Amino acid sequence: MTETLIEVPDYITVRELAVSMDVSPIDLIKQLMNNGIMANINQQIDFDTAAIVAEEMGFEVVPLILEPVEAEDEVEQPAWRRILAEEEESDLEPRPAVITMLGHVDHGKTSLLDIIRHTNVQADEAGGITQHIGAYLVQYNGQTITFLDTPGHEAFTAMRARGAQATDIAILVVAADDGMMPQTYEALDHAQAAKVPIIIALNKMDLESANQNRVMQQLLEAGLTPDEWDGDTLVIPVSAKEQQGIEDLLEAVVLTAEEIEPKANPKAPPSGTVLDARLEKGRGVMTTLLVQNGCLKSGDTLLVGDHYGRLKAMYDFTGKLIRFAQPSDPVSVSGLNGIPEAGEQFITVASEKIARKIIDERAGKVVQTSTQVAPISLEEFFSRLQEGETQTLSIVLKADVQGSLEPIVNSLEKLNTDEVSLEFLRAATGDITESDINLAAASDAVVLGFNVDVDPAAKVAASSRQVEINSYSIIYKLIEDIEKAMKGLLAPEYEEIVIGRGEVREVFRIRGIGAVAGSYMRTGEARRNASGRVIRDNQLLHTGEVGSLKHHQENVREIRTGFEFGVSIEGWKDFEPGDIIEFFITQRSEQ
Ligand SMILES: Nc1nc2c(ncn2[C@@H]2O[C@H](COP(=O)(O)OP(=O)(O)OP(=O)(O)O)[C@@H](O)[C@H]2O)c(=O)[nH]1
Ligand SMILES: [Mg+2]
Repeated sequence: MTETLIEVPDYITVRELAVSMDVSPIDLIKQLMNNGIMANINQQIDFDTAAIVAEEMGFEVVPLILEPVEAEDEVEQPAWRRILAEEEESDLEPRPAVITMLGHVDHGKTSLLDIIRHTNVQADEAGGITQHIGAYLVQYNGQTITFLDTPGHEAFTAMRARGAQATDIAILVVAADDGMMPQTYEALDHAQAAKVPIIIALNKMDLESANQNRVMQQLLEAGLTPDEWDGDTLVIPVSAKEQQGIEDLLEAVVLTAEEIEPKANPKAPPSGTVLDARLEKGRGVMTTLLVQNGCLKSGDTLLVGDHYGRLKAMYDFTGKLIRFAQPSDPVSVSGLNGIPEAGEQFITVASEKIARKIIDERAGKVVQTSTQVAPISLEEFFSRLQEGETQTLSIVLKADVQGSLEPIVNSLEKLNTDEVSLEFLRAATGDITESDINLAAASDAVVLGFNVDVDPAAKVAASSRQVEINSYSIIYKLIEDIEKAMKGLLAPEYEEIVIGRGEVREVFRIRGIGAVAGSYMRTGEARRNASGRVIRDNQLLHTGEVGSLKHHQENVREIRTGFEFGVSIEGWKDFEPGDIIEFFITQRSEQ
């Protein structure tokens, strides 16, 4: 029986169907004629029609389901792993393992790392909160290990995700007194998504309130069985304060690294990940990179997203000027012509001219992806609210003096309702800085400024990260705008623009899609993201979004005048030949 089973797509030409049944096209055309269908060899028939004639000719027909092509793996695998996977085994040489410290705020990531590298960074940090990914090389028992620090504050989700994506092994730092906290779980999710081994550093064991058993129970519930309970998750009790257990932790790192044997091809074209980038006075854009394949030399031309530049200076993690960096080396470089996004992949190209050419060629694509992830604006807030996407408007507020900050915060807090609440990620005095923009970008917040300036680095960051800065000099105007955003009064006005008209010629019923109008584009164009009005004898019958738009079997984004196409309109199944479909898009009206 299996020889007679054929798979048929939504639409198929007579020729293709004949080939798949291994019968002569003439016989097939005759069979179609018996059913009252006049079709030539190149004409398309829909699934139902194909199924009827094929079954009459002794075949069993099933719909052809196009499997998505392993999309999941493609997305999850970071670019550097794909690059390494393509290297010849014989070109690969061992490289230091990259270890990332992850965990909830204040659980001791930076303190542990300080002990590990015998310095004291933690004391220098503003407010003790790690803002950027710190990156260090550490020697232990003759082995070199690369450590990346990440911040634990909830606003820095993106940095934790990038840290986990760039690493070979994650150390999840859990304070033994607090136990698993929201960002511990979140960091765990990132590490698991990146499919890297996880070592638990159970910190602050010196505290009387430390409760190892409780944390191990929480780990178990999160799906990590501690080694002490016969599982394979190494749980290492440590105290950064008393410098206890650090050797054990490093032993665990070395053991795990030996298992995964990190490798790279030092002779390959250099590539890796951007850990951090910022504008520095007098030095321009400084970018922290993790070299993951090949060796980076000063003078190389870097290409990162839509930024590029010849490396002017390269520094190692201690700040020493170097000319050469190997796989797993973290370095800071100057020379890029803009601030790249942390987490972006860098490559090197032969010249700046080639870099520009590559950027130009893919410009269209880049614009599209960046508009999809555009952070929130006050105007958009309400529409997202209506879509059920958000109930909290996150705010970064900067004001000139404490005397204006307090009344603004107080008045804004009064606006909280059961449906919508305001959350202050930061409410402080001083100009709007790059750090305010980064905070807003990471957590989809709006930036409000009252009588303050926006410093130049913040302007660059705001435009590259598409963060909206709203500046005010009158308090009630600021309050009023937020109130309007919460009630939707700032929602922009939209107008409809007709983009084309098509005429329905034939109607098909297709499983899974419903009614498809085989149509002819008379004027203008149809687009996949447009809406359509079904018009019969000058009467409007229905308005709905375009469901599917096909040219032959292919899904397409647009159809131009003079072409035949198939279209479905959401919520409508009663097309008739002669119906007119008027396609329109909705766009913001000019004020
Ligand atoms: N008692 C005790 N306190 C510790 C220990 N380790 C860190 N701390 C304290 O915990 C606080 C936070 O430590 P950090 O190392 O800055 O924590 P972190 O995880 O890097 O914090 P973020 O970078 O802000 O997420 C500091 O006050 C440390 O002194 C420890 O083992 N025992
Ligand atoms: Mg820290």
